[in-house]
Amino acid sequence: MLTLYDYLPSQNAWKVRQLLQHLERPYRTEFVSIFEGEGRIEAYRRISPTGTVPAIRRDDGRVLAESNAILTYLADGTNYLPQDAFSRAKVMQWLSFEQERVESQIGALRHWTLTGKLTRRSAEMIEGKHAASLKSLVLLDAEATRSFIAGDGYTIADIAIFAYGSRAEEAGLSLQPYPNVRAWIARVEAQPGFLAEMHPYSIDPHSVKELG
Ligand SMILES: N[C@@H](CCC(=O)N[C@@H](CS)C(=O)NCC(=O)O)C(=O)O
Repeated sequence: MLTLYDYLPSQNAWKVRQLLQHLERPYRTEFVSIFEGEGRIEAYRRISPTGTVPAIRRDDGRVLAESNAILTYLADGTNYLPQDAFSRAKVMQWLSFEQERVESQIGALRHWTLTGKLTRRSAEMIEGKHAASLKSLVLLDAEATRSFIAGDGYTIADIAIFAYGSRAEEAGLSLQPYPNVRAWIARVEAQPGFLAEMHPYSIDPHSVKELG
């Protein structure tokens, strides 16, 4: 059975949990306490070179890290990832957008906000993340006039962007100015098998620590 290396408050890991739920694919979980340094131990680095979650292990022992790589692998041959080369590349386009402009901007600001780290960051750093996050939301709002991010169908691009995009308000970024983003969020939430369960950082007393 597939193993998911997980940390419950991780929205990167939520992406994988969400897809596995859509696919109704059974899996077992191994928790990695990232703020206690479990991601840094050598044995885990052999699974995830950057020490991050999520990662997966197949029955044959092969391992894979990076949320969007995992989504791409698991979605292959399903409706969540188109087969034709162009549509597939469109999904990849939005997965790249997600990593550069959603996860590392909105996601990072949300992490700092929810774990009390804003006070340990310079005003310049916070302002940089804030400005980049707003730019991403403006871009998303212009794109979210379609049914789904990569086209007419719901794909792993929606799952990936939803993970942190839908949580922007937890980073202090109001979604009120972005009606198309809000309507897209509602369309994603209406998908059969939507995984509403997300976990706050507050369940982990160690999340106030800096990542090593
Ligand atoms: N680009 C990676 C980012 C993964 C990531 O940063 N995961 C966080 C949890 S949301 C983590 O494990 N952080 C631990 C660390 O950076 O050491 C992905 O999409 O999987």
